[in-house]
Amino acid sequence: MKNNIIKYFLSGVILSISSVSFNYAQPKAPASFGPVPSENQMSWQDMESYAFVHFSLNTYTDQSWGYGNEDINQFNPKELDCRQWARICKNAGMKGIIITAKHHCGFCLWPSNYTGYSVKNAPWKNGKGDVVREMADACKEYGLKMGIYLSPWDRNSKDYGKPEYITYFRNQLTELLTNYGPIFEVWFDGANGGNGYYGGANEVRTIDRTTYYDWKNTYELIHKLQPNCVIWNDGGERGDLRWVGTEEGNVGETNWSLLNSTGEVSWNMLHFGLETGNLWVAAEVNTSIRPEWFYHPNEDSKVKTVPQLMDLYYNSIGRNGSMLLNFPIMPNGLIHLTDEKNAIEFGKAVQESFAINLAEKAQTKASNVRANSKKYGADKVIDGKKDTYWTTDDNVSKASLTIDFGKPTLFNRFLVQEYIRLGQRVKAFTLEALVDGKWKEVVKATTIGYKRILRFPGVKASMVRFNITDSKSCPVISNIGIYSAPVFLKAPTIARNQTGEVSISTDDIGPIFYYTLDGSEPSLNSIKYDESFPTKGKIEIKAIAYDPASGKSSPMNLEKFDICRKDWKIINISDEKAVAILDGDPSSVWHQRNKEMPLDLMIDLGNSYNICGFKYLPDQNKWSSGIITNYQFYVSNDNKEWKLVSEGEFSNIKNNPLWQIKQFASEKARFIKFSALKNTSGDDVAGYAEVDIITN
Ligand code: FUL
Repeated sequence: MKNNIIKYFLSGVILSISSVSFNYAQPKAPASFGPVPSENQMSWQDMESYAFVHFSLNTYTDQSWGYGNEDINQFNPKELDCRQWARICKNAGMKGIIITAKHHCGFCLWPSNYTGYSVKNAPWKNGKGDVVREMADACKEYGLKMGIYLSPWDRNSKDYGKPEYITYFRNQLTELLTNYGPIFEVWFDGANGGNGYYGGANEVRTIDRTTYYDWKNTYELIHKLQPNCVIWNDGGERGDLRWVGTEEGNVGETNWSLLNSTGEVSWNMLHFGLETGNLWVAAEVNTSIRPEWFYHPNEDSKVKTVPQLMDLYYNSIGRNGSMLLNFPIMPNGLIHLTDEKNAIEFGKAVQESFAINLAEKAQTKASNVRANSKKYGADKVIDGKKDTYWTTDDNVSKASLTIDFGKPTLFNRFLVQEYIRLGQRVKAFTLEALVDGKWKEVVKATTIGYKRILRFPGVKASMVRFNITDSKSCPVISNIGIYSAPVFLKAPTIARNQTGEVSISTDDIGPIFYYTLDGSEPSLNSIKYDESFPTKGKIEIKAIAYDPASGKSSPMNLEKFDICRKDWKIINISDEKAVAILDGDPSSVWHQRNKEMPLDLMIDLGNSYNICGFKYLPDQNKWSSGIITNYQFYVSNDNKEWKLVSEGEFSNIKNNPLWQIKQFASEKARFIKFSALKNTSGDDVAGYAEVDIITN
């Protein structure tokens, strides 16, 4: 007994001594600050880059949004190969694929038990096919995760707008979340243009986005069926991830992974997050490798090039967001070769850019280390481990970390990561470099979050200093990388004004341009561009930029221009500024707002042409009104009798304000009338950046 007492006493002493020394060597980690990500959000954030594939009946009808009555007999992708999609995404460094299982037209890529409007009634594989299954198998084979896009808006369903539709929607969701293995993300598009086929009703059905779908119960269903899945939702109930307010491929430079759990979400909140938000809702940057989401043959020369994709990378992953890059699938069921080539080269460019971390072997030193503990030392930012970090004492909101290369070192990228499991904290920081014995500011920025990457012209320095100048609570930094990344020249911009004068330009500094007019590939032996030059009639221009300093060339840009607009006259508008509509400059815009809709724009082309289509570029400033959504297009030979040749909607124009191209059976005419029936803001304004025609 006595022995036992002594034993307990001694072990107590030993325990308390060791716990004293333990405390001394390993002070308490900082407490978390504000909202923190869930485990699901953490695994999603680690993926960084993943793909979208857009494939549906739109692929066969050349539309952006199907109306819901498209003939399913068109769906017959003879060479469909989801393994090709998976291989490309894998080689481009992506970690998953989200498939448009059902887009707004309501057509299902899987044989749903709840509708006939699906692959089971299409000629493809005699109705025995299932694209979602083939994609699930391909993802598994290539080690990719799979996600599901299921459009809440369904222009085919007779029940859309009624309570019954919610049951239908949940039944479909249940099929998708039960039968195809693990799903990493579900994507609920907020789009709803109102009108649709709706089982033959052909009417407008509007719903209250905040209440109609009863998201709360749908989320419960998702959590039950797929506990590890994150939810992207652009309406009503807050999901795990947020849209960033644009489909152009960027999120704000300041980007908080926070929103409030309730209340309206403004565009600013989507784009920049909300510093004071009470819920972790991280940013997902979605964009397409082509201007549009679905495949359109006229975009074959508009595939994003490596420099454009690198911009996307820096403006999404480099700004505390994830990158969701879309591949439109062609009618044959494959990704186009150009998209494949550019995506894979892009993957290589990313690898090459971040292959060697110049900070890895450097000496690190911090102005403050939490309780002077080794566990939280400056070297933790270069140890390559995700779960270690440099942090300071609790009351510190300004701190510096110096990285000593030991010799002058050239670099042009700075990467930094917060340990976000403890919250997003840093509000502002700078980077300085010791150049020729003097500290010089290289770059200044705001938030960090999961990952921030800054680009700047090359600097040669022996030391750099990372200064946190403001932080919500003591900073917690898990990783720093310094790189010397290759620089990629952008393809030049080619513009033609109303008189037919062509100019070639770029925002890169230094390059010269070479171009061709005969369809051949431009090279250094082609025509050298010195100044703008006159052109007549239809032309096709291919141009490259070339940087003599590095000896590097840009990817090629191809622009096709139809007839010259020299003789065109706007006949129903007296305002001289209306010429902005024809000047070939997408940034100059003219608005008419003096009457009620419909608002007409009438043009005398000066001569008769065989007109088989028209093009409309809306105001590129998303804040301005006058973005036309519904139109009619007429032609005439005498400016008296008009023939309606095209009418309809510009489907996704609000989120993606691209050139809208409409084609129709050819008509010989000298006058055109473009009538605006409705705009995105529901008022009486029609705005035009450019209007053009297509002739044959
Ligand atoms: C948008 C949709 O309307 C587009 O068609 C596309 O699916 C894109 C990803 O989201 O809002």
